[in-house]
Amino acid sequence: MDRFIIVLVVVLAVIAIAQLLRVYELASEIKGKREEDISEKDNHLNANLMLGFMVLFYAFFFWLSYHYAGNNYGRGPAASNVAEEARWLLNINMVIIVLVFLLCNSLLFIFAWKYYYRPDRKAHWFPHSNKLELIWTVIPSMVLAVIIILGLQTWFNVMGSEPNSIDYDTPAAEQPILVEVTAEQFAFTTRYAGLDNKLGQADYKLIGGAQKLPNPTLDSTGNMVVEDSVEIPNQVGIITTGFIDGSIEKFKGKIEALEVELRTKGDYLPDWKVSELEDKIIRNNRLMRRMVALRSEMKSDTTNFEAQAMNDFVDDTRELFLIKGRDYNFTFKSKDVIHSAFFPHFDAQMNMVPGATTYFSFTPTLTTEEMRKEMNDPNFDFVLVCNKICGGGHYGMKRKVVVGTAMDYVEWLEGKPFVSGAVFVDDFAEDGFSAQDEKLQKMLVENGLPRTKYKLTELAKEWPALGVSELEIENMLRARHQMPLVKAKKSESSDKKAE
Ligand SMILES: [Cu+2]
Repeated sequence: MDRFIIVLVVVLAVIAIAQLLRVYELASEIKGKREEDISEKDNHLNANLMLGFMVLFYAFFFWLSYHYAGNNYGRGPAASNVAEEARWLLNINMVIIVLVFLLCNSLLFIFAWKYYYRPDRKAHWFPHSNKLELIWTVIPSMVLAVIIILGLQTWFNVMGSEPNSIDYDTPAAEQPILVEVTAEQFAFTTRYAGLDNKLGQADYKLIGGAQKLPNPTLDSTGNMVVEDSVEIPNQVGIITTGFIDGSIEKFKGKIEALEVELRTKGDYLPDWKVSELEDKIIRNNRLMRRMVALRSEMKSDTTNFEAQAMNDFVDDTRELFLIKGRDYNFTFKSKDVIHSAFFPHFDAQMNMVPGATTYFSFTPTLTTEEMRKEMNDPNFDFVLVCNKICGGGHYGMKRKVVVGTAMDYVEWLEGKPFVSGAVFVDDFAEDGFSAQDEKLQKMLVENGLPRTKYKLTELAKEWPALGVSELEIENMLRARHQMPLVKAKKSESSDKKAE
């Protein structure tokens, strides 16, 4: 009923307006005026309205800019070196654009106001001017050239260094840290380059496999026994002999199962099903042969990809940890469709393309804590989001990014397993690093096996790229367990530095 009344009111209003216009026209006709006659008064009114519109238009424009672009479109202060540069660049562009916008629109409206039609005035005939053409070609070109040159400088800062082009001769603590981000529907998996700051090689064919690693312990008599093995999944296709062996096993199993199916049911199955099974066997055989070839390549590998890969660590938790003030070289990959890694607060974004590797670098300049203060929001967190509509769960790819100090990172690393299965443990915790562990780790090294446990304090030496000292880690752990801080060692460590 309500709707009917609304429609009725609208229809009646339209009819009423039409009738009013008709009355106005008739009245004009009676006065002896023709419909197309426009008085000087009308023109003057329209000219003034033009000027009024300009003022309102500008007021609205500045209000919108203030309201929506304030606080960097809600992203807060620049949290990376790239963001600082990009925003400076954006501001320069905006200044130029707004100046031109004001100039052009002012001319447009002021001309309409000033030169409204008057019957006694004739327009000036002005067909062409080379001088004017030159001015409005050369000046914008020069401005454009400046914008492009400045933009290219920033672009090369972001994209200039390929992720693996690190100069390993520079002090480790000054080298960029390598992080690989792999996207899939619908998650990001990150891989950190680990102790040597070198990412091991990867091959998509190994994704989804696993490697079995021995899990050695000491028995009561102090002998090393390998009771069972730990299985480490391969989420991003890292190449190690263990993963290749796991993959070969997987293919062997698949082929065997297919052959059994073909042998036992082959007589009863339709022809198309039989040839499908045969195709599958051929395909799996081919993939397995590639794995075997890769395995033999690994044997003759002189760059030691295996060692580079074993100390990487893969993290599929919902957190990405970055150290404030350190350069990061990111590598991006995708397992399925095109995704896009977008760090809104760092002003960094890169497409993640299946079959290709993309990259960029940036340096976080504010920690999460500092940003929370700046934003006046105690719950603020940096994020990494996917910025390509990649499917139904696209929104769910969002990941928290934490920026902290190198020491925060050390704490965060505790218990995270490396590709080799090794974990870092709190030296002073009860279940941390016992005398038993000490002995076992020594035996492992003697037998050429990968270690399974490291003390957190060993990080300082094992992972020079972190740029933290053993004393700092030890003091952090002592503070955690409320043990007195060590001061005696300080002189010793500074002596070392002096050397
Ligand atoms: Cu995505």
